Amino acid sequence: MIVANKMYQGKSTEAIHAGETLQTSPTYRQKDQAGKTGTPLLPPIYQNSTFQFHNTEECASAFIDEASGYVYTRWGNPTQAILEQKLAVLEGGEAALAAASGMGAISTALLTALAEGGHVVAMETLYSATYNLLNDDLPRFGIETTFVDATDPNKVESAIRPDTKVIYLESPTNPLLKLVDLDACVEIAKTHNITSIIDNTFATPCSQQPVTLGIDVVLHSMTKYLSGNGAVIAGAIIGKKAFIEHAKKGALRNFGAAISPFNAWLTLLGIPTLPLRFARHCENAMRIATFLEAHPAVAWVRYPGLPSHPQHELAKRQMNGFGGMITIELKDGRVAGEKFVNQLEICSLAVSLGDVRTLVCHPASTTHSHVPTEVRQKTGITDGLVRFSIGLEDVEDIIADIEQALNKLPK
Ligand code: LCS
Repeated sequence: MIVANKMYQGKSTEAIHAGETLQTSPTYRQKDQAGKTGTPLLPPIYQNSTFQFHNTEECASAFIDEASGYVYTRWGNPTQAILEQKLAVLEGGEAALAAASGMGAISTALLTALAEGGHVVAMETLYSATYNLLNDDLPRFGIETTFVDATDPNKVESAIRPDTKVIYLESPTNPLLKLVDLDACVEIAKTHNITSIIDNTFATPCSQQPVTLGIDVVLHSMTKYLSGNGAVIAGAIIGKKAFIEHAKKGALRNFGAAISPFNAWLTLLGIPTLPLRFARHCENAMRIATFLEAHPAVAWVRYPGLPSHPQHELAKRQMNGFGGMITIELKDGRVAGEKFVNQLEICSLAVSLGDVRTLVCHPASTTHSHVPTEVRQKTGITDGLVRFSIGLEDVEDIIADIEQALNKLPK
């Protein structure tokens, strides 16, 4: 198995082979009703909610020692387990947990790390549902969050209180692509004995493996790059074995954000091509960001790979590939944003990201249209802001589509 074999450590080899031991195990190779055996090359799907026991002793021992057998799919399932082993290897963590959605993973991780009265220091610009969870829902359980500009590690440290239990980060952030200095935040968290958590959805383990730098808990919306197929909603937590066990037996089981075997299996079909896809996302995004920066209708471009990104040096130091997300501001504000996305032909107007298709959204007229203008401006969601999730189409075709749409904007 790849975890134990230090000879094979390439990302693609890991993405393809890690965790896939079940198929070759002697128990799996038992004969079928016709007396035949056969070893499936792909991870099998266990599409069942419960598991049967041959007698009460076997059932009782599965309850006492869960490692001895599966009981119920909300507690665990062999297809989920293969996915979890693969995720742990990819992120360089001790263990992993697959969840029903990115938000399922985020809430499970926070409910595991926090207790009543706990305090969180969080990055001020986060994925909107994460912000809402910290700002609206957790306060009802006596958990407060102080939001800071975590691009400055001093601001993270200054916000720490005696009751701070978690430092919560995203890097790059959604949608403004701000970065956090992971080494600096690890040092702060360790000095103050606080659990550090990062949402690594935008970077993927191909670009950065925060656990290997000392971050305690890594989260993913696997809906995005990890599955890559735009077919599932799924999430993941990677961290120390004790934290993952605690999450599995507590918040995951009791709040119920378990992944379905089918979605775990679809994600398992996506991960083997992640390194290949991610390299192409990065290559296409770099070409497109450079094109956008030179276009007269564009006020500014944020892409960690561009020298104009305020944290480009940090990006070079801590990222191995700058990702597929680009955010721009159009000169003519809201009207330009709406008109631009309406003119696109290959690129799709859609939320979500990390798909093989190029997805584009204009938050001011869509996802954030209900947010008052002053509030949007304060959080950086300006009127002409357009977010691209660059896909895997031929880059010349994506550029041609963006160019024809930009050229229709008023000069
Ligand atoms: N974390 C990040 C960074 C995200 O971008 C999202 C979803 C989530 C967590 C939540 O994951 P989910 O529960 O949807 O699997 N981001 C979305 C976005 O930017 N547009 O639509 C969803």
